Amino acid sequence: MISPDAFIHPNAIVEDGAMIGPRTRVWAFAHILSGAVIGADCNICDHVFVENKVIIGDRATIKCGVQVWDGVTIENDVFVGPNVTFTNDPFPRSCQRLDEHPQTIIRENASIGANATILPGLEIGKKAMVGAGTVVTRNVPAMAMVVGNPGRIKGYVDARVIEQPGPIPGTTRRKLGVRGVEVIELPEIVDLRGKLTFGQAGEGLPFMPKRWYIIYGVPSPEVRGEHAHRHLEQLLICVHGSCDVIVDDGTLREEVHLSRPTLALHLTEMIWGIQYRFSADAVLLVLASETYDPDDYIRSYDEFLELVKGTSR
Ligand code: T46
Repeated sequence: MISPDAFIHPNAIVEDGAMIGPRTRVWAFAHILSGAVIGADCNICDHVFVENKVIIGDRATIKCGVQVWDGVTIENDVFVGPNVTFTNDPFPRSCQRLDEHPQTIIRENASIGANATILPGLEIGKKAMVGAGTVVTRNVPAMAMVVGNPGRIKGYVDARVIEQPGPIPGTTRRKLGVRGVEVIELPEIVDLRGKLTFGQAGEGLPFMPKRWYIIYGVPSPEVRGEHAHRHLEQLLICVHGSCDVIVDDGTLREEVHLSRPTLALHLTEMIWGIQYRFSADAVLLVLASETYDPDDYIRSYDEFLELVKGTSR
């Protein structure tokens, strides 16, 4: 059913049965097939083709020349730039149709830049930003910025970069805006034999570790973490090379560059953490307050947001 409040350009084709929500505008030469469901306040621009098994939420913008094939779901407030190409068959052959198509889902508030190509069956997370011309070959986590071919994560939207003042004498602890996260400057003892840094209880070691692990040999485009811990506290020290860490308490996101062994990042429980931009020589030492427990991990960002909702700062 077409809402009486929708605008359908006289040169658009909306086939019987298609659902078009109130105030949605469908512009010239767009073609919407009968099974498609399109919400309210959308803008479906010229030359857009929408197949049957397609759901488009509210307030989505689909710019000119986009084809939205069977199996694609576009949630509320998504921007799809001009000539973005969706795909729904990983091995297409002429005259051979799939019975079931891989499901592609573009989560709320995500944006896809002009001319990007989205391979079949992928999820683009909430608020993610796909750069113009990117070829997306893997799922994109919430808020990630992805560019290139193949698409790689280059950053995260809304992450405030924390500037480090450089080595400071003695041990100092500096709280960040993200709840429960602090940067600890460790002492550096320099003599003719080289350098030494340390932490001890009460000074540079905020908890008694029961475990350590080391992350190294990370290929530079790769991203690690993308999870939170229910109870675990951790201290991250990049003892060689460098990497960037995103910390997120569900309200605020900050990014810390770890590039020397005299800088430690202390994460308490319920902080979403991401580690990326590893240099080829990066060695990340992590001290953990508990032994390894897979049940302590929260791996869904939506679940994390639900759990921290209403947490006081
Ligand atoms: C974190 C970031 C900074 C173990 O068996 N024991 C361990 O102590 C750890 C840490 C991992 N593992 C196994 C579990 C997985 O099969 O090692 C594999 C890779 O672990 P994961 O995918 O969790 O790695 P990262 O880099 O994504 O995350 C790790 C820590 O797990 C996590 O707690 O905060 O580093």
